[in-house]
Amino acid sequence: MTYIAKPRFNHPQAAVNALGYTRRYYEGSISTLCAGCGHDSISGALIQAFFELAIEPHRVAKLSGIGCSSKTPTYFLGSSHGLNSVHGRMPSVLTGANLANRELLYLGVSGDGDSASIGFGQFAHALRRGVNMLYVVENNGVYGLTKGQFSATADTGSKSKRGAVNNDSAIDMVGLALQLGATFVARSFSGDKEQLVPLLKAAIQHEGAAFIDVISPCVAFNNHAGSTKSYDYVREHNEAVNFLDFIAPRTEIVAKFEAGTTEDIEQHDGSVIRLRKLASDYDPHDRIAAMNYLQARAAAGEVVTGLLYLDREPKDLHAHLNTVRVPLNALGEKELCPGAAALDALNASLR
Ligand SMILES: Cc1ncc(C[n+]2csc(CCOP(=O)(O)OP(=O)(O)O)c2C)c(N)n1
Ligand code: SF4
Ligand SMILES: [Mg+2]
Repeated sequence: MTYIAKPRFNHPQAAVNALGYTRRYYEGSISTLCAGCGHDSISGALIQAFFELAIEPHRVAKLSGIGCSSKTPTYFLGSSHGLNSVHGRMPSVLTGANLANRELLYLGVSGDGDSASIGFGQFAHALRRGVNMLYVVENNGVYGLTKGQFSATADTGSKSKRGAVNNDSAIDMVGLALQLGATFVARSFSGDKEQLVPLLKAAIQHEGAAFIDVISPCVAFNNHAGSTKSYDYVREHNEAVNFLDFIAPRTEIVAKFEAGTTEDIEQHDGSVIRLRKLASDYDPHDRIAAMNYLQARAAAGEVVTGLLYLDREPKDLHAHLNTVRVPLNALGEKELCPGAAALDALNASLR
């Protein structure tokens, strides 16, 4: 369906941003994801964030790995630079692009399988090096694209669609991001755009390694008997689902919270995510306190969301390496090849 062009018609009174662009200008191709997939909501939130920030799409480079989540850059910012790389390798491709040209805004989109399994090392090194980027993990606890195997973020004791129990320990992406030195760390939920859009906007504008773990339900493989959103239940109540099979036209999970409260949200498989909004006295500038808080709340079965940590004076990889400001493709032959004397001097300095 990505080959189907979206209608170009714009309502004459559609809102425009500071650049005079409508929201449509920030959209991409028509999504091929399952109806109701949380990943589509995240795409919508990213569109909203870039629209509201009035960023020229050609200033953005979107990179991803492999997975349903990694497909999503096709569905937003259709005029931006983009590369759908290899499974788990988005971080190193993004790092290389960033080193070659620091003038673009880098957006890495990945999945829990892409980043917490095959790309685990890549994820870790991009964050510890302080690559200036927004790294979004669309976290559904399964390998959606390969039909719903447990991913490494699946909680101990959680059940697969077929009722198998996951006995492995879960990898907590935000806990790792904090430990690895990311300078902006947040967690959100795809059904809560009111929370997610401002977090995305802040992270896009952050000049360092920004990481957001977005809990994003998989409607196709996060179901089980007894859920009011399971296949069986919907088949009994909705003919259209029989026709569409597993791409059931479900609505997004929408959640609203008061600051400092918790709320249980039933996922499509009937399991419950307990979300906790940050209390108003939470200090997002204390990395160690944030790590302790997250661990304690996780042990109590809660998923903490919001801005978890912010370094107000971040340094990025270019600052660490003292690189040139000019994009490499704008350097002349003289700078790129300074001659034998410069090479001799460099070699001598390393002896
Ligand atoms: C090297 C390699 N190994 C395995 C695969 C098969 N594969 C494709 S996507 C995927 C997992 C995707 O899971 P996730 O990143 O969580 O994305 P989701 O589909 O859940 O959004 C796997 C194992 C692959 N494409 N390449
Ligand atoms: S399989 Fe799951 S993750 Fe993939 S598009 Fe469908 S609902 Fe989304
Ligand atoms: Mg996944």
